[in-house]
This record gives sequence, structure tokens and C-alpha cells, in this order.
Amino acid sequence: ANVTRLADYLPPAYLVPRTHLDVDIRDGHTLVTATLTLERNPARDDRPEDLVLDGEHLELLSLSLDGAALPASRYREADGRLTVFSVPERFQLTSVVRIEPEKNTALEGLYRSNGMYCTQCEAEGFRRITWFPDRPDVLSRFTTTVRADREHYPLLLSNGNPVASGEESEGDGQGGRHWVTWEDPFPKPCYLFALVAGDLACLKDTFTTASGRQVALHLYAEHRDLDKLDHAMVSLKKAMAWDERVYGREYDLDIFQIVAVSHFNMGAMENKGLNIFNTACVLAHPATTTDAAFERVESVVAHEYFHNWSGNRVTCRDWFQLSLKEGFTVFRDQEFSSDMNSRAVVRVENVNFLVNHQFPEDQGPLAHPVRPAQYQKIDNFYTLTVYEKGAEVVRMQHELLGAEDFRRATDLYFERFDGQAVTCDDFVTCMEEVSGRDLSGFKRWYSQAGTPIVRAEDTYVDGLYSLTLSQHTPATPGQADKQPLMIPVKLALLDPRGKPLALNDQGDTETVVILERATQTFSFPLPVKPTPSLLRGFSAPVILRYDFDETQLQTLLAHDSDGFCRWDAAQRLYFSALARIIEQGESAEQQLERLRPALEGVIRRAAEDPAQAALLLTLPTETAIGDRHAPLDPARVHRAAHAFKVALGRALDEDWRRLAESLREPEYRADGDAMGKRRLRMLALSYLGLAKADGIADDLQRTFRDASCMTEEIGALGILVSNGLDGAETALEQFAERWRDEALVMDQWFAVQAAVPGPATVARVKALMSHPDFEWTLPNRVRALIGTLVNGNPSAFHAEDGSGHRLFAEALKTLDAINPQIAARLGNGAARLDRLREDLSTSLRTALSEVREGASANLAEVLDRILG
Ligand code: DPP
Ligand code: ZN
Repeated sequence: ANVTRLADYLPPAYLVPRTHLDVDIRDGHTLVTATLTLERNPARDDRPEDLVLDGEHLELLSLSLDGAALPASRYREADGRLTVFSVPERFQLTSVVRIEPEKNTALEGLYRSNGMYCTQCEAEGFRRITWFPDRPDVLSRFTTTVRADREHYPLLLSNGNPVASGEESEGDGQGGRHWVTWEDPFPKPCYLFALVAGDLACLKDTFTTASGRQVALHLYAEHRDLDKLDHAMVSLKKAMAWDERVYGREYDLDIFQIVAVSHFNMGAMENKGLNIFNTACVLAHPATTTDAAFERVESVVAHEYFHNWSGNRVTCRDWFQLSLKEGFTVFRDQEFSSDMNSRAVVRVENVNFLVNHQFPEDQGPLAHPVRPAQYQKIDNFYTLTVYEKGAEVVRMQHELLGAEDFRRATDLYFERFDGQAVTCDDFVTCMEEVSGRDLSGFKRWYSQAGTPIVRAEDTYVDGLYSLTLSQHTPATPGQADKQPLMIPVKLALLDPRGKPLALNDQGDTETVVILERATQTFSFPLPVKPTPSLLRGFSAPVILRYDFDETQLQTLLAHDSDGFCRWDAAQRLYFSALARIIEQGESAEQQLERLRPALEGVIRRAAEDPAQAALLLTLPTETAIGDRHAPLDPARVHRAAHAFKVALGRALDEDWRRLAESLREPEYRADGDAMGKRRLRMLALSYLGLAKADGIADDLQRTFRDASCMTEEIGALGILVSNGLDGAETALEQFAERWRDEALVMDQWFAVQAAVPGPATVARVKALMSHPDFEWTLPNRVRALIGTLVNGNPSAFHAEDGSGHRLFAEALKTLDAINPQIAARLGNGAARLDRLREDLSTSLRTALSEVREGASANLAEVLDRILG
């Protein structure tokens, strides 16, 4: 296989100070004329004489150097490379290629989606548009002319500012053609190039920057979706103001554009001045969009906007440094969301996601460092580790330096590296210079894979409390030996009534200790033996092992002022109750009775913060429970989790009914308070649904019918369907009838059905694969149906008859021929193979081995790592 290694990095042989593209969109094909101004890179003293460019799926029609056509003997085209022999120090190279966007189902490069043309170039899609040194450390000033039929594509967009436009004399049969030229004054790597041609509606607004410049904000979507752009616009303006206030970063072009596209591999893309978004991450309307999706739109709009500085103005030297822009930008968007919403709730949601998705990645066959050392396909490294763990690594630096020094360090970073392509080390160096700290040990977080385990043990003797922390990171594939990391552990020590004790003479009740060696002991003189509140705010991405007794956990859950520690205490209580059911065969009712007082305490205080109460009262997913038991037996986990939830529904029946009733709002509101109430109300209804409480089917049917917003409508539908309650099938039909023309809503309809636990769902998913609205070429739809089965429904995916595994293999094969990136991403869903009960593991292995033959490079890399 073709492996790229960080250790082999060499600067580019040639630089491309200027690029002019002429993209002529025709029916059935597009002609791309690229004129590159090239010069030898002075940083390469080996003075390479040949120019090597990247290209895929290009039909080369002509090639000329400084205006003279090159004879075939002067260049060679092979294996995705175009080598031009013996080129001068500086010259212009013009290539004309023919591409076929209409046939591009991989959704990389230029492609068609619902009648419009758009691009996706990160990471290596630009090479499907023209011959170019497709690597992030080649920054070029682009001008782009887009030509197309005026009637069908009245809108022609690219990066930067529009500088000229006109009609074409030649007609195309159906009316005139036109063109627009865009100029982007900022040098950028080609992965940030974008182009759109279509007939779209536009929501316009403006933003005045801190220095008084007016920026035009244009949000584009299909005409029918124009009423779904308001939330994105509001979010964008908040993000622009926030980045000025918190990071001193102003927007730098006259226009900022977002285009919504239905066929999209990722969530969204930060192309300079022309973000392209998956419709799922930009469109929002209460009638069609859940509250959770509203929050997602806010954070993704902000994320892509923040990339304008963290990613675009300062970019990555090579793709190993991906986390330089992604980890930092995720940290930025998380903090933005925390400032716009409830900080405690946002933090718990982010941690919950990390712990339940990134931790398993870091502990399985796909584990890799935040800064990987090698890859076959970089597309496979847009991972939770690079993004979410990368964000935690930046967060720890923020903690270590404090907000003020961190800001000084980011100012230095943006100033020093503006217009450059740099590394994670460059980022940390700024932190070191500003703070005067030596962070060389800290940098291991970037190079060492695996989730560290921190064990805490304590003693209380003669008024002295001693806390001994030790760390250990288990081996990961290709990295057997691990070094100690620098781990900041924020802590408080609570008295028996849950009040934090003074830790020093100044009366501080919270402190951060730094664990840098394998084992260290920290001591505090205290009047009583405390309950430790450890890793507050989740101060480091580690697994904390401490032998909490049940009283301590109940104290933390009831009294801790730290939102994460409260939630973590609840999770620990749930996990141990479930373990006693799974491992010791104890009854769910008995376990529930043990927890009951603590849960009633949470419910009593629910009105203080309904969203937080909902988080505290939500059980871990079956996937998360399964990850704590070996070997993994999804059916058994499902039985236990289901029994426990039913017991919880029954035991607190009156509480759930009261919450479901009292949290009902007379009319729809979009604010955080209303969202929190809806969340807790839907959770209460779900426990009643699980318990099949008297009259609940009627209640849910009514909620479904009279819903004030999609959160209630899909919420009620999901509860009816997953519990097989009366009216479920009718509701499904009505829903499909009502929403058949709304793709994002239909995604939810597919997902709700794929989420029903139990083996029978496999047949249902199989049937839905033949539904007229199921499309293999639409990533959102594939993720909704097959992704939900594979990643969110272990007791169906791992059905004992192997049917889920066979369906998975079939789906991978079909998908791989259409869109290898999406196939490989779906393939990640098999990562627990070696943890499964033996018969299940064998069945999954057999199914996957068959797919491996003839798999794309993307999918092959993933399968090889999983199959071992
Ligand atoms: N568009 C993806 C993101 O923003 C990749 N850059 O994370
Ligand atoms: Zn990003």
C-alpha cells in the first residue's frame, strides 16, 4: 500500500504564486484551463529540475509552457502524477483538461448536486479539477472565471470578491451563457478553493467589523429552503462578533458566503469566503429541525467561520498537522457554544461525545495520535481523535496558561504565521514563548495515541489528606511503549455535606495539580475526610479510576458545583447498577431501588436547569455500556439496559407524568430555556413509553399530531416506534406522507426506524434500502439508515443470526463503488470486531473479509486495520 509518512516531509519543489482558473461548465462535461505561475522553491537546495503535479480523473487536452505547446516527450502522465521534465526557474504552465462532474459520485472535486455544481477540495479533491501541486503548503493567489448557461446557472460563485462579469457571444442552444471572474487576494492552499454554479435563493445581511468595515453576508440555498436560513445568519453574526471579542480576529474580505448543498461528504467546508455546507448543518426551521440540530447549525456555522483565521489565514504545513486547525477550531467553537448557551450543559455534551466515541476509537484498532505519523488515505484521518481529542489538547493549554496568556499566545500565533503553512509544534512554541513554560513534555499529547488511565488512591491520616495519582497509557497499534504525559487534574474536596473545603490558607476551594510522572502524591491538611471531586470540568481527556463508594457518588451528584462531576457521578452510578445486572444477574428493579433516592433528588431540582436534569437522568447508550463489558454481548446488554429503563419508567411513573405535563409549553419558543424544557419533557415521555404506562400511546399520538415543532413530532414518533406502541405504524405513514419532500426530515424518518433495538430491525433496514426515497448517492440518507444501524443500534447490527453483518457488508460494497470516503467512514463501525463475543466476531470477520477484496484504497485501509 501507498503510505505517506510525516518523517519524509520535504518542502515543495515549486511554488505557485499565482493561479488563474477558467472553468467552463457545459452539459455533460466541464473544461478547466489552469494557468499557473511557477517558481522553484528556494527552500529546496537540491534544486529539483522536474515539476510534478497531482491529478486524478482528468483528461489532459493540452499543455503549454510559457505559451508554447509542449511535445509529448517533455512530460509524462502516470499514476495520478504529471511530470514535466527540465523546467526553468520560473515559468507559466497552462493546462486544459476535461472533467465530468455529472458522473462524480465520490463528491470530491467538482460535482453536481440537485441541479447545481459545487466543489469539495479538502483534503485532496482539487486534483480532480486540474493538475496542481495538491498539498497545503503551496499557497497561491487565485483568480477564477466560471462560465455556464445563464438560465440554469444564474449564480456563479468562487472565493474572494467578484471583479468582472459578462455575457458570452456564443449561445448554447437554450439561451445565453455568462461568466463571472472572482479574485481572492489572500494566498491559499488549493484545498480551500471553491466554486458554485446554480439557481439559488439568497438571504442577505451585513456585518460591520470592529474596525468599521461593512461585510456583505450572503447565504444561499434552494429557493424552497429560503425560509430555513435565518438561524444560520443569526449564528454567523454572533460568531463574527465573538471572534472579534475573544480572539481579536476580524473578517478580511468584503463578502462572506455560505451555500447549502444536499449531497456532501462532511458537515461543512471552510473554503475562503465561500463556505459550502451540508444542508443538515445550515438549514433550520422549527417545523422541520430538532432543537439538537439547531444547536448543531449554530456550532458548525461558527466552526467554519472561525477557520477563516485558524485554518485559512494560518494553515497546515502538511496533513499530519490537521489537528492544528481542527483541534484548535473545535476548541474555539465549543467555547463559542458555551458562551451562547449553558456552559455546564455544553461541556457535558462535549465530554459525553468524546468519552463515548473518541475514547473507543483511541482504544481500538483505529487508534492514532492527534498528529498521526503516517496514513494511506488522509480522508480516513478526519477523526474524532484529530478533532475532539485535538480540541482537548488545546483546552489543556488554555488551562495551563490561563485565559490571558492563552490569548497573548494566539495573538502571537496569528501574527507570526499569517499567510503561512505551519505545524502543531509552531502552535505550542507560541504558548511556550508567551508563558515562559517548558511544554516539551506536554507535546507528547500530539504524538502518543491511546487513552491514558489515571488511577487515584487516597488516605486520610492525622488531618492530612493524601491523594496519589498514577498514570498509564495502554499500548496502541504500532505504539507499544508509552511515556508519561503532562495531565492537569482540577480538583475540589468536599465535606460530608457536599461543601468544598478550603485547600490552602487563602481559602481556595479548587486547584489544579499537574501529574507529570508515572506516580505523584499531593497532600492537603483537612479537618475531615473528604469526598474528592476529581477531574473537574474534565480537565484532561483521561479515564479516571477511583474507588468511589455509593455515598460519595450520591454526594457528588447531589451537591457538586461542577457540572461535569455531577454528570460523571450519575454515569458511574448507572454503569455500576447495570454491571450488577449484566454480570451478577441482579434484578433491574432491585438496582433501581438503590438509585431511586438520588434520582428523585435530581428530579426535585429539575426546574433549576431542565437541560442539565435531562442529561443527569439519561442512561448511557447501549454502545457505551457494552464497551465496559468483555466480551461484548450486545443482546445481553440490551436486555439489561432495557429492563433497567423500564424499571425506571415504572418506579418514577408519577414524576415522569408530572414532568411531561408541567413542562408542556403553551406555544413554541426557540430559546435555551424552552429547549431545555422540551428535552426533559421528551425524556419523561420516553420513560413512560418504555414502561408502556397506561394511556401513553394515546398521549404520544396526541403529542405527535399536535406537535409545535419537529423536536416534539419526531420525539413522539421515535418513542412510539421504538417501543412498538399502538399507532406507531400509522404515525410512520403519516409522517412520510407529510414530509416526503423534505430530505432532512426524511433522513430522520429513516433513522428512527433503524434505531429500534433488536434483531428484527435488520429486515426493516433491508426493506428500507429498497424504499423509493433511499439513495446510495446521498450521504445523509446513507448515514441516517445504515449509519444508525451500525453505530447506534448494537443489538440489531450484531443480530445473532449474522444478518446485520451481511447487510453491512453488502452496503459497504455498494457504497464503495459510489463514494469511497463514505464507505470507509461507515467501515469504521466494525472497529469493535475483536471485542465481540466469539461467534459474532467470526461472523463479522467473515462478512468483512469478503468486502476487502476489491475495496477502494479508502475502505481497504480501514478494513486492514480492523481485520489486523
Ligand atoms: N470541513 C471540515 C471541517 O471544518 C474539514 N475542514 O472540519
Ligand atoms: Zn474544521
